[in-house]
Amino acid sequence: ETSRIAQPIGTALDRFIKNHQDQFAFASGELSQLLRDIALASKVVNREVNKAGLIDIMGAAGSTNNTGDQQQKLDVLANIRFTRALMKGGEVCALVSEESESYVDLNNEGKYVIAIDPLDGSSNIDVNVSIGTIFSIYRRKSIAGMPIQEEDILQKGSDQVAAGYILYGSSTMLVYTTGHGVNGFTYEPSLGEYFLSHPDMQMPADGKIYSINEGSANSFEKPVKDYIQHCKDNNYTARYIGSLVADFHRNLLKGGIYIYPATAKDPQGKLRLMYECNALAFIAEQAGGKASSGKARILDLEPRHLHERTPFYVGSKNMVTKAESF
Ligand code: AHM
Ligand code: MG
Repeated sequence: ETSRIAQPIGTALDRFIKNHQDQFAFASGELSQLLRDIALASKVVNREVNKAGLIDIMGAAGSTNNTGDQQQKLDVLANIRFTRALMKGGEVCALVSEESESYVDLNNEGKYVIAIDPLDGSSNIDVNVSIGTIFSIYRRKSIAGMPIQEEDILQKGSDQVAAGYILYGSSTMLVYTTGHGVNGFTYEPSLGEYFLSHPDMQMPADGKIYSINEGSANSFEKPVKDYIQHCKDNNYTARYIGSLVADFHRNLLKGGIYIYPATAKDPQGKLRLMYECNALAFIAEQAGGKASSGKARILDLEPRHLHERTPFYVGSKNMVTKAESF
C-alpha cells in the first residue's frame, strides 16, 4: 500500500503528526490537534500513574490531602484529565466514557466525537501492573453547531477516523492509527515527549500465545472450550495480564489471540464495544490482524447503546479465523 507513512525512528510525535497531516489532505488540522490533546492529557495521567503507590501516603481516595484537594481514584482522575483536555481543545462535541453513564456535551461547534476508556484494567491499578487508556475518534454526522444526534454518538467501528491506546507499562507508549497503518511511540519522561519507536506495526499472521481468563472456563460455550483445548494440543503459551491494552499490545508485537467470551456472569462478554473493542479492532485490522465477536466483524457491529458489551476475539489473523471456525 502506497499510503503508508515512512518516517524515521526517533521522530517526535508532534512532528510525525504534522508530516502526516501534510501527506493527507483530508486529515484536517483539527484531527491533528485532537491527537495532540490526547497525547498531552496522557502525559499528565502517566505522571499520576507513576506515583500511584504514594497515594496512601498523600491521602487515600475519597480523603482530603494537605493542600485541601480531594483525592481522586486514579480512574476518576484520568477521566477528568482527558475530559478537561478535550474540552479545552474545542475539537470534540461529545464524549462517551466508561466513567460516565450518558455522553458528555463538550463544544457544540466541535466536529468530532470521542469514545474513551480513560484508565482500563482497574483491578491492576493498585498492584503496580500495566494499565491503559483506549480511545476512538469519529467525525460527527450532524452539522457542527446543531444539537448532538444519536447518529453522532452510536456510530459503528468502521466509521472511526482514528483510534489508539496508551499503555502505562514498563515504559509508556502511545499507539495509534488514522487508517494508514499503525505507529507506536515511546514516552521519554525526561524530555516529556513521545518518539516514534515502532513504525508501521504489523501483527504476525500466526502466533502461539493465547490470552483468556480461564478461571471462568466452566461457563464457556463448547466452541470456546474446544478452541482452548486446540491451543493446549499445540503447546501454545498462556499469557493473561488482565489489562486489555497490555495483553493486546503483547500479542500485537509477538503474535497471539486475546479472547473475552460470553460467560455465565457476562452473557454478552465483559468488554464494551464503543470504548474498548472498536479501537483495538481498528488497530488490529490496520496492523494486518483481525477482530471478531466470534460471529461477526467487530467493526461492522451497530451499537445500540453507549455501554453495550460484546464477546471479543482479537489478534493474529489466522488465530482469530481458527477460533471462529470452532
Ligand atoms: P475494566 O474496564 O473494569 O478495567 O475491565 C476491563 C478489563 C480488561 O482490561 C481486562 O482484559 C478484563 O477486564 C479482565 O477481566 P477479568 O478479570 O474478568 O478477566
Ligand atoms: Mg475498561
